[in-house]
Amino acid sequence: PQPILLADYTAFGWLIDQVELEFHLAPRATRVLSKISLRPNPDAPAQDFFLHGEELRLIWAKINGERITPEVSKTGLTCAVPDAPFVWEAEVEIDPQDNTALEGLYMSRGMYCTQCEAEGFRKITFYPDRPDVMAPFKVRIFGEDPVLLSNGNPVAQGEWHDPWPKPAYLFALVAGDLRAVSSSFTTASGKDVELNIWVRPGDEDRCDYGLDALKRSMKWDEDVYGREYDLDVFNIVAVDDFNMGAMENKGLNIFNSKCVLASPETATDADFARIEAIIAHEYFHNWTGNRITCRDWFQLCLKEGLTVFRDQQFSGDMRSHAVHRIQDVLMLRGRQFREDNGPLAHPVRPESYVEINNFYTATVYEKGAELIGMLKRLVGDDGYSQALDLYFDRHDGDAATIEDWLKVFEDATGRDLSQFKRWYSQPGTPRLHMSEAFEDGTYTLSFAQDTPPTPGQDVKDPQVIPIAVGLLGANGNEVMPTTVLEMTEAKQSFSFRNSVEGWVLDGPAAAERISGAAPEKPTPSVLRHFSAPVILERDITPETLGFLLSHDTDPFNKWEAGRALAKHVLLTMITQSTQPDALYLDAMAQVAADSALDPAFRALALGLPSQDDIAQALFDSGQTPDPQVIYDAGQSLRDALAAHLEPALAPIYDAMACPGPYSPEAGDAGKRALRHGALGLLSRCDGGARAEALYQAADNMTDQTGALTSLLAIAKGGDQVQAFYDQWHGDRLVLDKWFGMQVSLAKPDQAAQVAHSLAEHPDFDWTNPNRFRALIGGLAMNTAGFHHESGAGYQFVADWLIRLDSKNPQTAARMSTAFETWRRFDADRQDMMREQMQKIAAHDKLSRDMGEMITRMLD
Ligand code: HT7
Ligand code: ZN
Repeated sequence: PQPILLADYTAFGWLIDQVELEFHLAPRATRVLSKISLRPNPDAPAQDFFLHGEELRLIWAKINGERITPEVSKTGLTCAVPDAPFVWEAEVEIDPQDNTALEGLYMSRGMYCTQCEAEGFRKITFYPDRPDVMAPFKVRIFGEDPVLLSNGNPVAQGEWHDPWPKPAYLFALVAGDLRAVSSSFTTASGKDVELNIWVRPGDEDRCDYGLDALKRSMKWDEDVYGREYDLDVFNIVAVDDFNMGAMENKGLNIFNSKCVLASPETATDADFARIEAIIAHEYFHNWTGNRITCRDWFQLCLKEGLTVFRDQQFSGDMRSHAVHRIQDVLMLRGRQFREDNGPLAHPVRPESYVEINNFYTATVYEKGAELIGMLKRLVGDDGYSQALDLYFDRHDGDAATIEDWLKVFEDATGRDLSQFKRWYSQPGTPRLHMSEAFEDGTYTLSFAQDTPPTPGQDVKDPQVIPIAVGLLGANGNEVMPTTVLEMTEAKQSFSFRNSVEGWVLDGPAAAERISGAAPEKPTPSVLRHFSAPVILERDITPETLGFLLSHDTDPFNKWEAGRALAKHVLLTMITQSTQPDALYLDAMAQVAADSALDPAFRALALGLPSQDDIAQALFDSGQTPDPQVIYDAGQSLRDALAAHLEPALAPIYDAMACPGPYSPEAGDAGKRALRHGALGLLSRCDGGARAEALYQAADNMTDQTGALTSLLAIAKGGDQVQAFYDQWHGDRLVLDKWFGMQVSLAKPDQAAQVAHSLAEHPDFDWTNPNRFRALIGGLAMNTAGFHHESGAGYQFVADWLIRLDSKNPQTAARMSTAFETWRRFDADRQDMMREQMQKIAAHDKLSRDMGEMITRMLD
């Protein structure tokens, strides 16, 4: 298939004043009538009239009331149209029951629902299905279900008017036997908004947290961004079969049940936190995505990067900024760095695609969010607020571009952002090499930036890198607070001197130098708060890392020092077959026992780098990672940590118990995180006795899965696995956990076998994306199991991807990224993975989605 190019953008030749849709629902034969008022777009080049349409049976079409016979192809239709305003009408028939791709109108366990982003609306009716065509919609739904929902405000049963012009990708319809859990919100200007979460009967007791998160999101967007909600009602629907997390359709958000339904008994702390973030994310899209949308899909980061940044700010405000920043960076490194350093690397704003669904990536979302964070750091908080106000004023109702976005920052702050724009077009993770010098009382930090070649782009120009730096004195006190250095050159040095105000960045404005005794060399804390999405390379001793772990005032860098130390220890164990370093073990004992630190922070500090992280680090240093060796080193280090920390662990485990009823709020969740971290280590000493007791006593899902995880990690827990199934086999969301835990925690040599037998289980409904991800994704996440030398993991995943690809290409293609790191490994593993990818590419129903992914990975 021909790629679509950013450079080829042209505006649609017509503007749409109104869309009227009528749905006559039937599972195998839904009729959709459309009436669209169009007029020539004076700003568009001359073109043939083309409407997208796929898998539609055209019954009839009319222009200005006259029957016509358009030319229909697999992708759409063309016909002659008047050179004046006209009305297009059509009736089509579609088959929601047969729609297993879950794009367009489909059925999920008897319920009708839609997913139109990115290009699903063309499977509902003929339409210019592109985000720059915005129009108000009126919808009438006829069907037997008691609940008939669409976008906008309700007008009558099954009738909805959405006054806000929107692109077709934000259209939604839901029909089913649903129950609402309701509340209301009064906006800052006094407007009452009805809030509903619609669920299947029986799920009503899992909506309270989502509703509360929604109200907090609405308030936060008013307080922090000055954005109010703009309809009379905000509906959320929980759907069991869904390709992603959730969708921000105007006034009718549709959620994967997993991302909205929660009760203490069925959802973990992590689930609650994720639900809060996703509810916020989809709600925030109302302004950043819906009121201001994207001109074309190349601009996806315009709405996604910004909305992720906003949901990260929100979660930080609701919980802990430090803990959230660490978690966001863990995610960025785990998913985006992996992508940016492999065959699927692409710019935050891609320049070509074959299938746009393949570009809803960590790069567009997470790196996109990092770019907003860097912009904010560069222009300051006030500059950021002014730029955002200008963005909303200037572009409300627009389908905008990254150029528009950067221009509001330039106009609001007077800065030239032309160099910053490279972040949007240059893929790859910059390496930031740092060295230090200390001479005549002047301390100098020198940096060199270098971004490795990425597919199709060998040479990179220097980018603007905000480097947040603080300096610590020998006694551990901070002698220079965080200062943002702006690196713009390939190589650049920054000098600091000791002044009457302490250490300051040298320059004309710097305070006067202190005369007298020469100062001591300070210790730098660099890239505080992870101020740029780069890999920092520097020579640093374990002792200095230990010093930073003890003294750094920046919580991110404090954690980062511990993480770097752990990485150093693991790499040394792997490459030099050494025993775990005592310095690291002592440092961890101190952190674990430091009750002045937030328990959630301590839990994160005790965690080890992922096996994937270590594999990438080995590969970067020119070595071939062996997944089994990495796994074994992790196990030894955990054993050593458990033995070294044992005296402290039981008191921590006891002290972190949360008395009283379960609460998902951050304080208790942090205590449980530390408690379960301690339990994981303790189980290595007590053979799982405490974990068994916790499992027995657990009255919430966090404790239940925490205990079971600790047992599975030491290859125990058979009885608990059975008990878990007996208790939860009727609950789809909880049963996903049961599948996922067993396979992701299986020993490397057993993982594929465990996955095989679970795939035979009667509850393995592979057509449900959540269940498929739990099992097949669970194996892919079990790094050493997936990469086991037998190749059984590769084969299992490939076989299932082939099977899924013919039913649900979007989810299958996303999961093919299990193979994206294939070039890191030894020749045997590379051969086996290549063979499996070639097998996928050769299957007889290969989708465009999967075809593009495999081509990019193999190229
Ligand atoms: N904007 C949405 C992205 C999306 C999606 C969601 C569900 C199913 C298929 C989808 N394709 C694209 C979700 C978001 O970023 O908020
Ligand atoms: Zn989004």
